[in-house]
Amino acid sequence: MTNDTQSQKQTDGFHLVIDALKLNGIDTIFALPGIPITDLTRKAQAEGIRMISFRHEQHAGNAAAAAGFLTQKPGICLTVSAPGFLNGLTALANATTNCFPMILISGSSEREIVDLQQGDYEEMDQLAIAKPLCKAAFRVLHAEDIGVGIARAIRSALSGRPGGVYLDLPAKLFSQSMDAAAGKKSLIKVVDPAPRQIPAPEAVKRALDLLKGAKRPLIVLGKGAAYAQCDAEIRALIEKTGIPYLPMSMAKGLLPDTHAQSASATRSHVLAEADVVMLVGARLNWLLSHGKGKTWGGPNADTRQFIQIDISPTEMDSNVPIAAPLVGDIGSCVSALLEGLGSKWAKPPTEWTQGIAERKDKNLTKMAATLALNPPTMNFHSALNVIRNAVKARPDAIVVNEGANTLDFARSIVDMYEPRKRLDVGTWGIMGIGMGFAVAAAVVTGKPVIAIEGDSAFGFSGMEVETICRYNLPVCVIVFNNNGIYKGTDVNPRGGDVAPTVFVKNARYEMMMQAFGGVGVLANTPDELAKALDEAVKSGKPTLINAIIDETAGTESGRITSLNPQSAAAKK
Ligand code: ADP
Ligand code: TPW
Ligand code: MG
Repeated sequence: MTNDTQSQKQTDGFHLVIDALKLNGIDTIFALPGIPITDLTRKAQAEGIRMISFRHEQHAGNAAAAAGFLTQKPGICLTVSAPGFLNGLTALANATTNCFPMILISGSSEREIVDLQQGDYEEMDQLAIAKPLCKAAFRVLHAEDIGVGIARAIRSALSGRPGGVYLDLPAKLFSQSMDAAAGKKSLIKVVDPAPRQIPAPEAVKRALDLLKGAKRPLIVLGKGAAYAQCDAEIRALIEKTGIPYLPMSMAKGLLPDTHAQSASATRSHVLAEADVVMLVGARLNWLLSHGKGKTWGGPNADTRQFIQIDISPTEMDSNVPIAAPLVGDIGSCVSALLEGLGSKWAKPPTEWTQGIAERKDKNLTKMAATLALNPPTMNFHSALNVIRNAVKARPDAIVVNEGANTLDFARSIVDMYEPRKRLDVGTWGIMGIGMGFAVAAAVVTGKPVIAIEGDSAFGFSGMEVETICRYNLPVCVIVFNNNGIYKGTDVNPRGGDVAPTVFVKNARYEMMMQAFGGVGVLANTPDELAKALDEAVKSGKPTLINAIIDETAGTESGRITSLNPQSAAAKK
């Protein structure tokens, strides 16, 4: 080819979007085709991007969010305009709430018609609607700006506190053409999209001084610590200081849950008794009772001091005063602390650590006895004991978990051994993440996925079992079938319709997986569950196990019963 013909070569919006994503290392897109992005999904696949096509955009969005959390690359969700965009928006908002990096890319209708509200096909001012629900939102109107648009989206999703970004691509953009060489030049490869943020030396010293003076120190690890991928440094900090630690749900496995310093089995004791608490990538939100009240009572309630490591400076003092804010990325902050520990660091008083160890032993012995029981109808404990053993045997498997009782019991019973192996309902306690997270976990890691699902929780994304079968993913879904939300025993006092929390009794969820060629198993006993789970993990075949759970075993809202508003009238 001569230089002349090369310069006449044209490219277009479709190809520039694909080239810009590829240039930035994006190798997978979670999507649902339709006008105006059908050809984008086809062309991206033809160009070697893995295209995972879903049955509902919310699950594609959840998959993108989980992929972002697992890989530190923004997960990409691609949807059509208005309704498709709105379906993806819940996932975008949830990703932002959880600090997971993702980009929701939606096609949109004719700007001129949308802005004059003249009634276009799928008309909606998507950019305006997305803005308050995500970290940043951009629209690209000209092909030559695609490179900048995608670069801005990537930087916004990854830098500082990670989060969701919306990118609006109007239909007309895709067919705009431009000179191929100029197009290539317009693309940007983002350099250092999540720059390290080194903490100030005086902030490091302040934190160390506080920690040094503590009689009852505690470290709380949050999902920010899991996201940060500085596992060795975090482990070194815990082990060198000898301080007991509590992992938040998705930080489980950063150190194995069986670690001697884990205080999970005596959580309420350490929260109430600690005098200095260091938060590492964990917010003092409702999941930590806002750092105050009964949970944080005890003898140090008025004098307790907090150290908080977070990349977001405005997180400090959001609920209680933070005596030693350590603002920076967790890797840099933890490394700086490690350096400052020196060789003469004194471990916490044995009075504190010994007391924790004794309580822990007692509680673990009690738990082991409960797990060993084998009631005639499976309950949460006897079923979860099976999964606990399976995860112990396959610590590389990824656990996805949602539901109420199914979530709360699984979180405390199923030990995790490796970082970033537990994905769950997160900061909102949202139902519906199950199959999207499971698909992403399988696609980006290739590891076996065990999705522990309440029967209600499963219903939110159940149709994606077809997606799991279509891509032949190593996902084993275990539905904890207790005939309803929390329990299956509610009755309508007036007769007629069933109670609002109750489902069809003895539903055959396993047949949903069979319908698409996967393996479906009905399990009434721990042995049946163990056998089916073992086969699923070994074979890697898409499997759904319908685990029949005693419908009386659960409690209202699991462990957060107290958050239910009480009727004032009922009390009279
Ligand atoms: P959990 O629910 O596990 O307690 P949260 O979602 O409440 O965790 O908190 C995660 C925190 O981690 C957020 O405040 C976020 O700003 C912070 N974070 C995320 N990534 C990093 C990072 N690389 N370095 C420092 N802080 C981070
Ligand atoms: C998007 C409210 C919290 S937990 C739950 C619902 C509906 C289901 C609990 O039943 P499940 O678990 O899954 O069968 P179990 O073991 O207790 O029986 N809509 C959204 N998010 C939330 N959190 C709800 C509703 C809810
Ligand atoms: Mg249920």
